[in-house]
Amino acid sequence: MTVMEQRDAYRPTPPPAWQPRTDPAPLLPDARPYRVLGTEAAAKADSELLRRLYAQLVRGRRYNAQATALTKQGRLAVYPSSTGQEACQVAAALVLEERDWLFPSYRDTLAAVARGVDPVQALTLLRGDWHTGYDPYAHRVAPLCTPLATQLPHAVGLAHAARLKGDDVVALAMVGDGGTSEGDFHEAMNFAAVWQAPVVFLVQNNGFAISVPLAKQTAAPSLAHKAVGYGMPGRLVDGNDAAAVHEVLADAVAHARAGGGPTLVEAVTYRIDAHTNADDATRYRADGEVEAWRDHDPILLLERELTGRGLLDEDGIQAAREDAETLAADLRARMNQDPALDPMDLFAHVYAQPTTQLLEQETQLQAELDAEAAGPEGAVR
Ligand SMILES: Cc1ncc(C[n+]2csc(CCOP(=O)(O)OP(=O)(O)O)c2C)c(N)n1
Ligand SMILES: [Mg+2]
Repeated sequence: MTVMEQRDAYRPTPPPAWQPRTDPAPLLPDARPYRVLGTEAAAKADSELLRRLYAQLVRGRRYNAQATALTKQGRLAVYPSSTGQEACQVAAALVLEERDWLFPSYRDTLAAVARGVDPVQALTLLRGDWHTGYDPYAHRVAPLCTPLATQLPHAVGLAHAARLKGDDVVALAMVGDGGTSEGDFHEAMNFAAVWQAPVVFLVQNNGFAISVPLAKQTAAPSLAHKAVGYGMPGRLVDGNDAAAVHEVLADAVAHARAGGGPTLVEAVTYRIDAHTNADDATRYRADGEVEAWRDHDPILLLERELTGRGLLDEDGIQAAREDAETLAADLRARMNQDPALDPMDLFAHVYAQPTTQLLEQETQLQAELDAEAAGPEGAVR
């Protein structure tokens, strides 16, 4: 018997999205990105939450700088920095309950760290030692995903499965503006909306997919508008306004948890650094553009709000910086130790049932390693 044939297997049946929608208006995003900081809405924001967000933003900025420095010292192979995007990273991590799942892309190390993943283990993929240096189940953070948008169907599958089992779990999946042009994005959005899966899609629109600007990526009025075609709400938010991103994501998570189905959130932000340390961004964008975004920096915006309302003073700023320095010092010290690696680990955790080719390669590598260990006499010819 298939799951579909089981009595009461689906809650609720049939999925609500099967009813035709006649009015797309409630699904449409605002014309301009939603903002909280510096507006009247800020007075209603929870000041404790704002302080937590601030401390995490400062830590996040320092983490990005330290990880980038480690690439220059040869301790990290590659680092896609999220400098300038910390508000999205931190809000995504803080908005979830422990039982929820986060599905990050390669740029979202910081979100994983803010959710509790060990800062060194979060970098293992980018050092090249292991595909995932942390246990995804420990903090409910899926592996950082390098193939664009492939984390999205995974998130939908997990969320849909949780719903079938009756588990109260929401999945939040992160993707870039470029990732929205992928087939996997379409498939995930469509499946999630049809089945009303408890998923939140967070698109960090940082202006570029490596050197491709948004104008060459899409002809849509905004990326949030794409939601309407699938039958889910689209929300447009200022991605550098940590309070706004948190609020919009919290609404979307609550909506999903209550059985309302998925939401697509587009956070408009900017990638201050190059695509990775291996990229030279000066070849495709002007310095003036980067400088203009520095005036709309996520830390600056929140710091201005908090100090203006007397919720943060010089001592508080200093304490946040010292905490960030401690994080960076620990990261430096541990990343400067050579990792103990076993080449045979290459074959571990690839398939539950290894393929014949993989078994052959495993035997071959083991023979080569044995021969090397045996010295010149034992060399394989
Ligand atoms: C399926 C796939 N195609 C191409 C690539 C190569 N690639 C890596 S990052 C990237 C740009 C992605 O841009 P975006 O989705 O905007 O994310 P960002 O890097 O800006 O965070 C591309 C094309 C890839 N990793 N996976
Ligand atoms: Mg991008």
